[in-house]
Amino acid sequence: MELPIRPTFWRSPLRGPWLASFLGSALLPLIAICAFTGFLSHAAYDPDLGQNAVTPGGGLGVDLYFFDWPTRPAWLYAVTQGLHVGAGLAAIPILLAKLWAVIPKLFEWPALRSPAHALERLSLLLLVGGSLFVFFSGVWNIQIWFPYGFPFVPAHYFGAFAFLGALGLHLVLKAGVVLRAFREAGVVRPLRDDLASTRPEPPASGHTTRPVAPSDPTISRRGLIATVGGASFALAVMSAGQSVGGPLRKLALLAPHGRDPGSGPNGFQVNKTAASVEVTDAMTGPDWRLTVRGPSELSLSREELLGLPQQTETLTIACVEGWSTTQEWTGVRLRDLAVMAGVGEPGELHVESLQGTGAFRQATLNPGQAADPRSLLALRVNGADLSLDHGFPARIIVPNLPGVHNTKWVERLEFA
Ligand SMILES: Nc1nc2c(c(=O)[nH]1)N[C@H]1C(S)=C(S)[C@@H](COP(=O)(O)O)O[C@H]1N2
Ligand SMILES: [Mo]
Repeated sequence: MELPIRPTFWRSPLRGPWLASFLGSALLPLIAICAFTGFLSHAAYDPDLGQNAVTPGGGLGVDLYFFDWPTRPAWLYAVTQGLHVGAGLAAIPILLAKLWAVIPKLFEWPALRSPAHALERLSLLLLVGGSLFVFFSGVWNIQIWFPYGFPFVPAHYFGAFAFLGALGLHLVLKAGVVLRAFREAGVVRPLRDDLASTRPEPPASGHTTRPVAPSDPTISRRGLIATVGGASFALAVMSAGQSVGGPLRKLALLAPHGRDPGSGPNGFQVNKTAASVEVTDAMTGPDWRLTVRGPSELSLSREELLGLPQQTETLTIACVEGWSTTQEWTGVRLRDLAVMAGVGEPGELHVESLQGTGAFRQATLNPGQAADPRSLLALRVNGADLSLDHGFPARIIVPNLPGVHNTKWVERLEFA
């Protein structure tokens, strides 16, 4: 039996520096979008505030942002996070094709030829492992499936640093190969060949991806690229459906967890149901009271809250998982509650849910978020009382806030 460490084992005539360069170049813009929007999302969590930190100490100790996450434009996080998840999903078929194109490299033998060769191989291990880890941990997360025993956010965050570092080194090492492949074969010229005229790439010294004993082609290069591109495009459309909504939402097969949110005023996406975090009707019944703390402390029933001036705003919930939904919310301005608690200009606002178990039971808003006149403690949505799943008796709704910080089943507000 032939072993994969023998160069004659790998026979596809499609493999070679051009194919690797073309797929790698297609992948780069998608990775750039994921990286940029990923670090923006980290900033949007405002990890410096209260218990918001998703990684111990905020990040790597050095957080890559220097600003408070704004409340304008209200749709910004829906767009950046929709792009993050969409570009990440679209990258997966291209990533797999790229790995297929260079797989003979993984089986190079002898495995370590020189210190430089050893270093290159170590960086490839980080690159391949890192890329597979960040992309697939992202997919598992949007499926709310956690097969591994560590928390997703720090793992995805630190994994991204390892992956991007290895990628930077890879780009430096491979820039020459890419330029030469495109100069010699043309950037898109190999896509003109049909199956009959598909030939192996010309031999290039030092390249282990081009087969030494190529077999006959069974698909043309453009056939391969069209298949991979088609899969990538289909994933992008499916993921766009969960942000754009309307009939497109039906296409979002990978996303809103296949759950039907029902119809009526409360008929929109639910992330965590009340039942899943053990919030019951009894906990949110007539005995429920909201505590508001500032220089003075208040305790308010839902009736009393409904008796205060009500404000209606059309605002978006944008989940880190990429889906978003825009609804019409009615409730009391956080700013008005601050004044009632004796706070002039709101500083940070710490919010706690009555939810006893699970994550996301508290969040801290920055001063701009607490002071924005559109920021609400919502009591109603689309003209009806909030349903229990959407946070009855009261929930936070703040423009451009990551969905996860829009705390449901609020029982305590503390103005700093
Ligand atoms: N108390 C509490 N609030 C919460 C959550 C939660 O699990 N518990 N989930 C958050 C997340 S991740 C999102 S995206 C939004 C979703 O709001 P919705 O279920 O009303 O659509 O609620 C947020 N508020
Ligand atoms: Mo979320």
